[in-house]
Amino acid sequence: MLAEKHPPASSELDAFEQDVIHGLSQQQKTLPCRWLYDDRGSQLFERITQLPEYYPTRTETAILKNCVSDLAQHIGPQAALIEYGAGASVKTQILLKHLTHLSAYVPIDVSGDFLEDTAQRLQQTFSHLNIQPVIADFTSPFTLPALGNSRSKVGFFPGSTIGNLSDDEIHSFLTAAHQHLGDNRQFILGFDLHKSADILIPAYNDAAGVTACFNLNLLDRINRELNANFSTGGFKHDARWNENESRIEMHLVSIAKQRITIAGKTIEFEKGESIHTENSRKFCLDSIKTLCHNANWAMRKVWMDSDNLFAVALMEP
Ligand code: AVI
Repeated sequence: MLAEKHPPASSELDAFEQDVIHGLSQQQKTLPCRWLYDDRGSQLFERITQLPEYYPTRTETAILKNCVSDLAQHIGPQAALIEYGAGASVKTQILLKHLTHLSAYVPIDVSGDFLEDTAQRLQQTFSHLNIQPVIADFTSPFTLPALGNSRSKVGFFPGSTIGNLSDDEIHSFLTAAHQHLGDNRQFILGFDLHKSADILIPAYNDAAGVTACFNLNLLDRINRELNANFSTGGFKHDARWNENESRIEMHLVSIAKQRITIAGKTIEFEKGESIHTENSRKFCLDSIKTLCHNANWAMRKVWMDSDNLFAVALMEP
């Protein structure tokens, strides 16, 4: 059960350098959120999911536990479950345990070591399943392994990672999923719902400072990989609620006027100027339905928690 490797078109390091230099040369300095997830970033994100203020993970887990027997009625026999951005696959275990007619599980993730460990652990528990990990960035083109006797494919995209994508990225991703999943396709999508800033801000700026470390780790990564001289003490984490765009924005704010060298180039920061590092969109049912509909997916069923914090939807063509 060796993971299938899909090397990036150009080297990761070149892509990282290009994104950093391009992003930090914009009027509003910005960095794509995918670079938050090096090994340390992935570990910090796992800690975030366990924080008392970060409601999405535990709420989605509870919804999945409650809806899984209902969900099972809608999934045909010998289906393959394809998980986009699998990470530690914690929530997946609820599906693997209760969707008893699954024939295969394909976790897809960029982090190869993490993925291999997870796949091996799951294979021990679910020995009847054909587990085929794929190392790939699911937002770029990749091919799935042949899945022998699977009769249909069910995409799984939990955690509201969809909220970290732009409208265009969501459209491309949901459209590409048609090709991966084939004609007999279904899709289980987890997404975060619009709510009060009083709940959202602490969820993205926790008292223990784990989210701040997660955000600031990006500067450490740039120092390490691109030979830069950021002092992480020179920036502070900020989580902002943008009501117009219905999203939480993470920023790194420069606490002083300063000049940074990255890969031989100089970038100037004014005091108070920020680097925008992530968007985390919060949807209402209509906005997500429209995005899905535009990519030829219809929502068949939606499950939510009693406080309407989070939702899990089953989508079909
Ligand atoms: C991975 N993603 C869904 C998380 C979110 O809530 O948008 C990333 C995150 N950023 C800060 N805290 C969590």
